[in-house]
Amino acid sequence: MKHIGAINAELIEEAIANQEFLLHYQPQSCLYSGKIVGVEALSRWNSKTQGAIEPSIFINVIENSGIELIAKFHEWVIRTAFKQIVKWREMGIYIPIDINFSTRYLQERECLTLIKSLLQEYNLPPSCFGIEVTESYSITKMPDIQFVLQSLHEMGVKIALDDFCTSYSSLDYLSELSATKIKIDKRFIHRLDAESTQSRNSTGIILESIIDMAVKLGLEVVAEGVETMKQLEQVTLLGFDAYQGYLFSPPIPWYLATTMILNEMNRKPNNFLNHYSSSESFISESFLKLPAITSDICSAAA
Ligand code: G
Ligand code: MN
Repeated sequence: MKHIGAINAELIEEAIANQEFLLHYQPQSCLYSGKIVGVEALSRWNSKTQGAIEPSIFINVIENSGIELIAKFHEWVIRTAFKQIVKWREMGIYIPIDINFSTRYLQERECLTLIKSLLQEYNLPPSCFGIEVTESYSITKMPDIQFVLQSLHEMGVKIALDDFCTSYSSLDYLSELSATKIKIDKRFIHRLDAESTQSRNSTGIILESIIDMAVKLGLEVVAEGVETMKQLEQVTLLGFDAYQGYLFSPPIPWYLATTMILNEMNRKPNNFLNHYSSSESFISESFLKLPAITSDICSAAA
């Protein structure tokens, strides 16, 4: 992915209006059933003038541009994910989409109003999606985001703590943040490559105790960034509930995610063109320009 001209708030606003952003979906696979149990929505920007722009770059600009743009971008992400959920429901697919939220946005009560009104507009139940909040930022902003998180939780929205194990990693914060799911950070998962079958190394021991506590607390534990068979073997042995990562699938455009899900349901992916809106190009440019997956590191969405 390249980065030529200056990326600023104005350019991003224009890009939202010009439909240059799109969501890709990364499936999560259940380690008991082998089935896809959820997808994480990740935003991508295919700029008309600059090509594909790395998410970490535009997310950073959005985060530092003030609440107006943060809110506008979140609205675009939620709306796009909700439209996808509607499309999938029409096809008999009931897989929740997890959306990354910025802690800054969760400090705004308007965030709740928007979610409620969009659920109503698309006639969707709150359980159709989940939100992911980054562990480190959410803990420093805890008092400010607690109200929104608790209200979302009471509505039935699932809350996940993302990038777990990179900072405080205290399970005590989970209840304060109304989280019911933890996603163990990829950097931690990658260390499992060095794990030996005879004895656990420190990463294995830490994960073992986190999972033990998580199970007792009734939390779901997801492994992020699983890239090798060795990591998959270890997360299975450690008792993770689900995993996501390049080994299973990179983040992919909606129609590829749909094909994967339908295939798993033993249904032919032959009839979903009706669900396709004419404003979208089928083989989207972003697909043609999908980055080599290895260059797509740490580029979290908002
Ligand atoms: O912080 P968060 O978990 O939301 O980050 C998601 C980012 O991680 C996305 O940009 C996604 O493309 C990337 N990603 C997804 N799977 C893998 C993987 O297996 N390995 C690595 N290195 N990155 C991944
Ligand atoms: Mn995430």
